[in-house]
Amino acid sequence: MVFTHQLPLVPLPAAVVVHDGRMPVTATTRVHGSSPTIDILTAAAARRGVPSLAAAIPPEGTASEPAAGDIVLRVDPAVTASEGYRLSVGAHAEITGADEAGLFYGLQTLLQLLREDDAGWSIPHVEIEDAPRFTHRGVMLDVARHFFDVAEVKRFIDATSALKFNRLHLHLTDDQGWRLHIDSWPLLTERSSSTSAGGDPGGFYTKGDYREIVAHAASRHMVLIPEVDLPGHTHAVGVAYPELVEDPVLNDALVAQSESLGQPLPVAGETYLGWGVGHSSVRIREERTYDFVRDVVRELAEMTPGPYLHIGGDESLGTSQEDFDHFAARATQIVVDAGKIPVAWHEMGAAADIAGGTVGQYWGMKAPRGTHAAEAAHFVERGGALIMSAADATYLDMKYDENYPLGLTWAAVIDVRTAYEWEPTAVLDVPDAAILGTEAPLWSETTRTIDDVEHLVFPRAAAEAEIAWSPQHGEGREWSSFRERLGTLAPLWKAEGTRFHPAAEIPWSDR
Ligand code: TNX
Repeated sequence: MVFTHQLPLVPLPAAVVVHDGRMPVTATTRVHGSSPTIDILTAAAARRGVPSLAAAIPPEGTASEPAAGDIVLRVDPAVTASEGYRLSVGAHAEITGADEAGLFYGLQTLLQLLREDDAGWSIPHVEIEDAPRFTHRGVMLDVARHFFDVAEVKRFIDATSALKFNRLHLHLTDDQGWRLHIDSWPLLTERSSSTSAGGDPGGFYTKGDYREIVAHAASRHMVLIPEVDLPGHTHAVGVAYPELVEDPVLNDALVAQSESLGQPLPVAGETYLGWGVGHSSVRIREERTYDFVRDVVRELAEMTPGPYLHIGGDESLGTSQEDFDHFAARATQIVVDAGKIPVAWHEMGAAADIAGGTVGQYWGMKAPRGTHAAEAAHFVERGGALIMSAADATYLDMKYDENYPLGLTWAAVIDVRTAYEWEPTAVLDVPDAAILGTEAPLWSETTRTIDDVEHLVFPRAAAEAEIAWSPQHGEGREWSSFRERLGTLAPLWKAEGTRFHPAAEIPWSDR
């Protein structure tokens, strides 16, 4: 007898019935259907070494009655909620997506169930009905502190979408670099993109590159959320256009941190290679600044099909509250005028006149400190909603343990269990309906390569995937089950070449 929670699945599906027996997948298995998801299935099967599934897809339009061992993919809006799917495996396997996204997620579930033992490849007999708990299931990649090229971002999309994440937030600009070409302000990438934190090589995306990332994300049902971080985190803007920024404001924490890390302090007009935050700002009382913001937002909105545009707002430590609030109101309105929903870090919630409908991203602690909870709640009062990125649970750039070579510790040391055991609706005093979902950010100060990134992201992103997708309660929705199920992802990650930290908390399996 196999129990639901013993199936090798992350995130845990909403409802599962397990039957005796397994369906063998062999060289005679045929795939029926006409979805683009078929190519994703056959390519993944090939990488896993599963007998070729590509060979015998019946031509479209021909009657294709599934034989035993076949896999049928279809879309039927009646099946369940948006992004949901039904997977039924008996004599043959059938995935019915509520939409193409649902079909894609059903396929990810099937790929996790598909396992090799001494008898060959097979899938257990199951009936699964599944749909996500939250509509917003995000990951963030900081390509500003260290730059990652198009191929690396695609690899990140593939690995995270396989866990049913559906939002990719790209942190495109920061003090250390500006990573997206803007036609109307060409010096941004010409002068401010060639390096990364610590003096590592930089880079930037052409508009063609950006569109390629958007399209690849869409093919994996991920909506891209681009972020241009303003008004702080803009030292790189001043390297290109000195007239747009204030002189660096050196706070005590920055000076102490720079000294202890042996990093340089920011110097006006010169490339910044340290990690310090909070020292930069655009000139808030000059109209030219808003010409700049409007141009950047317009060009970004034009090439972004998704509804969101993130305008930053974190850590403007040298800026007066009055100036900050003034900027927040104007910048969010500029995003609205460009036809997008503004997203902002929770600090912008302090502004009385933040544009109605702006989505806040909460990055305080699970137990909120200071004004963070009130700032976050203000987005909701203004008709917006919230994305939960509680830093001491979701921050993928925190160390797994004190001795882990990568990552930071300012928010917490986050082992896999800590990443798993938190509840996004229990942090703030707002209605549950105001929580769009969660997002797990990977800040890249310490990650010099995409392999470094993956070591911090996996396996903890799988914990955040389950928080965002699976029902809050139910059989198996607890750490003791999660750690067993998580262990079964190891062979899949190995087959895909996805690096992960083999955390000692997890019983990793071989196949
Ligand atoms: C805080 S979280 C930041 C980032 C840093 C990160 C490092 C947030 C909105 N701002 O600028 O990279 O901490 O963990």
